Amino acid sequence: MMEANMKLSEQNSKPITAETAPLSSKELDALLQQTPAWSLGDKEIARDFRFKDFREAMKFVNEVATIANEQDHHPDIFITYNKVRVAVSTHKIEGLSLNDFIVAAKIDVMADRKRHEKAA
Ligand code: H2B
Repeated sequence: MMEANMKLSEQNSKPITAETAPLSSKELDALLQQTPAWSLGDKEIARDFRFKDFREAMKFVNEVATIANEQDHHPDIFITYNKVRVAVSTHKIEGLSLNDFIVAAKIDVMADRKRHEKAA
């Protein structure tokens, strides 16, 4: 069951087993509404980020890695100079779980924070 009243970014990823039921399409819709910058792909959600240069892209990637290690849930990360594509899926169920959306929401919060730091 989802913790419907708790912000995704404030939840923590939980261990998944092969028996974990895949998300229903209703659950998927609700979760995608909370992560509108992410697009639903074939059994994954993904978001593209763009930075000033490679250095900034790598700083971001390192923060994604920190989130991934803290959550024990690791996105695929594709780096092309100043562009980073982050794709999240749950290997054990070969599809999407709540963990993917929790990690996506935490990345959103981190990326927003970085943008505001820059603007300040
Ligand atoms: N990351 C992702 N994206 N999917 C997983 O199923 C997954 C993971 N499983 N990171 C984790 C690690 C699992 O292998 C460990 C043992 O918890």
